[in-house]
Amino acid sequence: MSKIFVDACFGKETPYTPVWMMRQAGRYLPQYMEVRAQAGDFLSLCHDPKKACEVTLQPVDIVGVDAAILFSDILVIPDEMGMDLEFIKGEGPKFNDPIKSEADLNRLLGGEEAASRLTYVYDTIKLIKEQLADDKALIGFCGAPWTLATYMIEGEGTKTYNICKKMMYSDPELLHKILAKVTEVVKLYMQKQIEAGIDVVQIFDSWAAAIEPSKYDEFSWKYMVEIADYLKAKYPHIPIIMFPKGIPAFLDKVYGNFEVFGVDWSTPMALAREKLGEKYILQGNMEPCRLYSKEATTECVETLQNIMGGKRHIFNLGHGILPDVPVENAKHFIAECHRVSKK
Ligand code: 1CP
Repeated sequence: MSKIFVDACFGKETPYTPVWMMRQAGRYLPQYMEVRAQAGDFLSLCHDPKKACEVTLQPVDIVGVDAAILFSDILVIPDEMGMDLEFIKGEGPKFNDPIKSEADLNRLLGGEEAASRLTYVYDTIKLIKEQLADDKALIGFCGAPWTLATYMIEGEGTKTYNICKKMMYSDPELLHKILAKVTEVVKLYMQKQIEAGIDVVQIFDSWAAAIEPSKYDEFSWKYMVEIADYLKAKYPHIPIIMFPKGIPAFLDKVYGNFEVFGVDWSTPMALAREKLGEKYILQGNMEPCRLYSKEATTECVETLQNIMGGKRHIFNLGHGILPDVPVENAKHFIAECHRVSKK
């Protein structure tokens, strides 16, 4: 059976414009909180294919999205390269042994050695595929090498990125070595996700905006394109979504062999359409906080529909859904996307 979501990624006619939400499998759902409580900590949930499968499928059943996104985290990569990842309650991810030198980098596992340790992710994908309806797509994902490197170098989330930017300007060779090693692992990781059954790839560059526009290609985009080229050569039928968050100044320079460009909420959709709409399908881009109001949600969905004309578009939020959004409002968003775009 053809999947509306995959057809839309390739620009084919679909009966309506498909929709999913970033962070749709998460803390705004009471059913997620229940499974999360049984699992204990967040990483244990990622390591348990049965439970990870269950929370992946929840938003498909509860809010009616057209695609499921694998439940995992971008940081399982550095964890399996040998860094010691912890999720500290109320604080977020932490690595106690950030990379400070080439010797630190050389201690980490690379390529196949690291990618083959992520069996719990591939097992989760296989379980999901057994249970997901044939007309729904499963999105697999990874972090862009730059976004992963920010955590590996800083040791945690950061507001200033001063440690990795110090490396960018004072020891760019070391930063490139880190990015290249992560890129090799990510290529094989995504290849294994595809072999396990995902229908779509999304690459998240959540911290793209930390890089000045003139350096963005050198330190991030070209590595994302390298991953896309590697996957496209082997799996042309698997669409790739690139989501670099917050880089309107780079829109003119976007290039690469992929199908969908994810537009974040700070970039006007009309601008993205003008710059990229002929080359790529555009995904996005409602401000996630509009979900607090049904009226504000409807207004935005209608505006997006007017701008895109129901063509070459996938509805989504312009970043992740927040934990205190009422489930009813999330359902309203999905229903409105389907209503306004129905042919
Ligand atoms: O206790 C919990 O439930 C922890 C919250 C949480 C969740 C639900 C984290 C911790 N990760 C996730 C799952 C997750 N992460 C998914 C799958 C679920 C879905 O999308 O429905 C995905 C795709 C991610 C990806 C991810 N993790 C990104 C990229 C996307 C984005 O939102 O920008 C990033 C940057 C992370 C790192 C991360 N994971 C979790 C936290 C608290 C953070 C740090 C964010 C920060 O530094 O601000």
